[in-house]
Amino acid sequence: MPAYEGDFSAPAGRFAIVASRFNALVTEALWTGCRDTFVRHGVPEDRLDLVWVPGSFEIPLLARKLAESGRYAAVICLGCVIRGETGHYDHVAGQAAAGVMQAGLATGVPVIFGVLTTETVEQAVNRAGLKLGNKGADAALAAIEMVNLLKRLEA
Ligand code: INI
Repeated sequence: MPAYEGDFSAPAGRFAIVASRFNALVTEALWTGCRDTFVRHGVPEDRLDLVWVPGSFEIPLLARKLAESGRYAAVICLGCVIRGETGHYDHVAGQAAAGVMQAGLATGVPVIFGVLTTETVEQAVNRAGLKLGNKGADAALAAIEMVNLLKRLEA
């Protein structure tokens, strides 16, 4: 039985990154991890377009517009929603996740969910370059893998 998977070789094309300014201390670290991972995998910074939005709730609209544009191999969404900081955590986190998934399904372009959803600031920081890696870096890898997987399936 044939098995298909995407590798981590540098894909052609441009990548859009939508990042939320809310909790910027964390999301800037996610962007740094994302950018460095692209560069170390052979996608130079001049093939990355970064778009800042106010909060994670605004990510899906931009993600969809960028994916629809036909200009990008994939769109990467970076945000940070911390339960301790908000009573409407469930709405922001849930709608961000649902909207990001919708953007991918509606356009056929990989739209990657690099939005941290945590209980505490410490959990968020640990996933943005401290004890538990960098979710922005993971998101870049997921984008590369998905682009290469789709290309392989289409071949
Ligand atoms: N946006 C976030 O990205 N993270 C949060 O933790 C957050 N909190 O705490 O409320 C947050 N709120 C803003 C929201 O994303 C929108 O920008 C705002 O509601 C305007 O639509």
